[in-house]
Amino acid sequence: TNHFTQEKIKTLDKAGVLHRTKTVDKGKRLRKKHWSASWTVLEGGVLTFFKDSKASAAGGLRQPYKLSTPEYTVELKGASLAWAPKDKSSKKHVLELRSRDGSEYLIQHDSEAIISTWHKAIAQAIQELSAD
Ligand code: I3S
Repeated sequence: TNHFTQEKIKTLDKAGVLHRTKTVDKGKRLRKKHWSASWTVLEGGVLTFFKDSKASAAGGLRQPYKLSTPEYTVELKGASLAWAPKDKSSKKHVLELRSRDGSEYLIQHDSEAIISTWHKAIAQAIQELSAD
């Protein structure tokens, strides 16, 4: 790891509310999708989906979000990200994230601009981590 990369991935890259659902848990496909709006934080090579979007969103980008309960924590090292194929969801602008442990998540926002910035930020984090 070079110092520059370490410094870069330490910073909070991005936070906001996204729709997400887990579809595969460590290789096991889940029977049902449960979409929910979730406060989502990309920081230090980890993507964290919190349980309650309202409570955690109230904390903004500062300390308090760390006090709320993460529902899913996704290590981005070795993960892959792509636009989800149409058969994965009828929703528009859906990203599919696969973690190295074989879990899969769908991530969605109605705004193409917003989902595109998440796409770039997550893809960049994955790429930076692959250099380690
Ligand atoms: O893969 P599916 O079954 O089309 O996913 C839909 C279901 O999870 C559905 O829940 P109910 O079966 O309780 O209605 C959700 O409401 C839908 O949003 C899911 O489909 P989309 O295409 O929105 O991912």
